[in-house]
Amino acid sequence: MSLVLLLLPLILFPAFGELIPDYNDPYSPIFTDKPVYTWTDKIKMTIISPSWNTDTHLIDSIGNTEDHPIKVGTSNYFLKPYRFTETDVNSGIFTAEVVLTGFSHDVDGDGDADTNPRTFGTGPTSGFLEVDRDSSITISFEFANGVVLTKSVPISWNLGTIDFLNEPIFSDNSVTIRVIDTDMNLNPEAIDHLSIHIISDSDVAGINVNAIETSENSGYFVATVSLSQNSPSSGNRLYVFPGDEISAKYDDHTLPKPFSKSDSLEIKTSTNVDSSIPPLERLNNSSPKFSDSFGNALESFSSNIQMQIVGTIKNDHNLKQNFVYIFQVKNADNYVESISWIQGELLPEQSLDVSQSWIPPKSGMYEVETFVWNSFDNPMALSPLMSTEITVE
Ligand SMILES: [Ca+2]
Ligand SMILES: [Ca+2]
Ligand SMILES: [Ca+2]
Ligand SMILES: [Ca+2]
Repeated sequence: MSLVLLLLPLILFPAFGELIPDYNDPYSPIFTDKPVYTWTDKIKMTIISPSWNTDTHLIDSIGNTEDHPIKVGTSNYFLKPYRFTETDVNSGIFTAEVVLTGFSHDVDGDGDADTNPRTFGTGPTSGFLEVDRDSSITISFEFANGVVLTKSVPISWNLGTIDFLNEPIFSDNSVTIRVIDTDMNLNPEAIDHLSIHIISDSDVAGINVNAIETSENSGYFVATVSLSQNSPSSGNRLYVFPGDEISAKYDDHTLPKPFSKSDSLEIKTSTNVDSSIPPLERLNNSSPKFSDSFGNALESFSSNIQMQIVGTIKNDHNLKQNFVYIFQVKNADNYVESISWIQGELLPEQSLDVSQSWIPPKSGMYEVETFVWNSFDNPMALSPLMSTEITVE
């Protein structure tokens, strides 16, 4: 009797044509399509097992028997037996998919859970499996009696990122904002979305826009916002002015360790809005004129007598423009005798005279230069430099 029991496995064993793995040379024929998964990913699994290609003219299946089951699961939930099917009639390669369904969690802070955790399915596709944030998925296959191969892959949440895709950004154009957070790919078989908040210096309340996943399973979300300096913010339009800083924010409620599951973090990016008018054409700066203290034009200049340097700037555009108007006088040795400036703002189509007094210290040749910048903080010339030579008697 005992002899029969001993012989039976030995007789049956070769019939399957199975290979015993060499444990000194670890053989791991179970593969996953990613090294780490997020909580709502789709897992694509592959098992290379030529010995289970029982019929070279048919698609074989493995894992769906009680004798040699495949189990896909975490420490709390599992699918067993789960069927893998051969990729071709004679490949010996078996594949299956499982969609992770996460756990009950509010991903956007509105108080309602946004996931639908569930565990069911028998393979090779359409299996659903609940997972926790920092768990792992183990795939095990009893490919020969008492010989179980396993593969484990971790699950974790990811820190989202946000960026503007089309810099530089012009005030009469649009801006595309992208959030990458694979944790928000809540359904790997459908387009998901998330909310982005965008503000400008001219509209600090800003607008909320809906960012749409770029494909069913990308975890990349984009929103396009049109910018306008003439119309107030509404819908997907944001009120901005050239020179404004605009900021886009996304609240990530799916944060990796060491954050807790209930933490959220504002992910933010900022950039400046520029004008589409070339910088040197933003203001028109005329050649300086010279006058006495009463405003009468001067034909000649004398040392130690105060004179006025008068510049004219004009804003030809339909945008207000901050400016710093700089006067600089250099002597024949190229030494700066005088420098001064006036800061202000020009309204659309406005023209302005700016003047500065100067007393020539002695006779000689001088060069009077005027130039216009937008600011001292972030200097950029708004018009070409104007230069005039004068002779002081
Ligand atoms: Ca086959
Ligand atoms: Ca929610
Ligand atoms: Ca999706
Ligand atoms: Ca996240």
